[in-house]
Amino acid sequence: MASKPVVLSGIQPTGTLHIGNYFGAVKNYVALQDQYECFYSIVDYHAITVEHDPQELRRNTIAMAMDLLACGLDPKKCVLFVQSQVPEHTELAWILSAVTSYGDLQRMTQFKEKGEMQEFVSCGLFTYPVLQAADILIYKASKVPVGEDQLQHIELARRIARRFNSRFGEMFPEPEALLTEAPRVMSPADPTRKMSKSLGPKHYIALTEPEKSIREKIKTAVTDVGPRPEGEKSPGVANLFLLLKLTAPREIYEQFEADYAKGTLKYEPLKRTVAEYLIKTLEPIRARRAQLNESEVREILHEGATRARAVARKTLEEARERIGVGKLIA
Ligand code: AQP
Repeated sequence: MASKPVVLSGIQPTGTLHIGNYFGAVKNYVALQDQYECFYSIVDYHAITVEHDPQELRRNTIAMAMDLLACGLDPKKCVLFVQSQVPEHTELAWILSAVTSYGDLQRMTQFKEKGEMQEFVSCGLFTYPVLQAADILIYKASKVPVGEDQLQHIELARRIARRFNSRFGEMFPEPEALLTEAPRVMSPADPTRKMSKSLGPKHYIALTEPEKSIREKIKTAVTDVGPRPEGEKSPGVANLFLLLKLTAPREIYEQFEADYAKGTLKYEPLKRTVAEYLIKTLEPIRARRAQLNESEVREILHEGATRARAVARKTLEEARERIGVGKLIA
């Protein structure tokens, strides 16, 4: 029997999960577990490419595992692990850096954006997409569930795989990005920018955010940003409609769309309804999160790393052989 296609995705332990991460990527992680062989990695080595606090990173790594399990990842159906526990990723990244174009890395918009926010721009931030390619290719993954902001990195991973294959023989599949129906959730405070933690707390809604704060952020969400072409929603209104579509029953969503089309839409009831259904959607996640036990989560991660490592080791051995740095003694 043919084995199932492999899925890999990584998420940085840089703090709490927000609804952009959830609707843009993690919801897909959960859905894919039933059909594919899934590897989900908490990518702590990516998180050290900008200034960080070691204690906080340690705490955030476990907290991220808890958030993901609360969202519905099931360790019986997927492999959940911490990237640094599978050091083969970093060795493969070095090998892949030899088939990565410097010019390609210079074109990465995330590097430019994140680099501008840093006082000290690390070399790791620049080569980050090579490690990301290794994260994917070490499992020979063909599908990568991500948000839209990651498409350029996935395209680069495809180019890296292609260059390796053409120089050393077919070995890696070219991975394909999988998007959800919400590939880019915007910031409520500035809907022209993607929801993101690094912009500050006004710009994201955490999965575990208190109800009062969710209501406040939705209530104060920016709606009008000057004149728009006829029939086109402003980015803030479009974002509220997206959240409504993701969380509310279809007839409620359609009613608001109809009001918008007639020109009778009022923002106050729209915002109130969005907040209501968002809170309802997050409620079971919050409840599962509260049930989780930290030492069980550590066990799950340990077990996950053991399973991931068995696969990663084989791929790394094969790559070493192909490039001519194999065993010295047969
Ligand atoms: N706003 C978003 N809409 C849809 N998807 C999103 N993702 C991130 N933001 C949005 C997707 O979530 C996954 C995990 O992303 P990450 O680990 O790279 O987290 P992040 O991008 O670091 O999250 P933040 O909040 O945006 O952090 P900062 O501000 O530190 O960069 C990815 O699949 C990503 O596409």
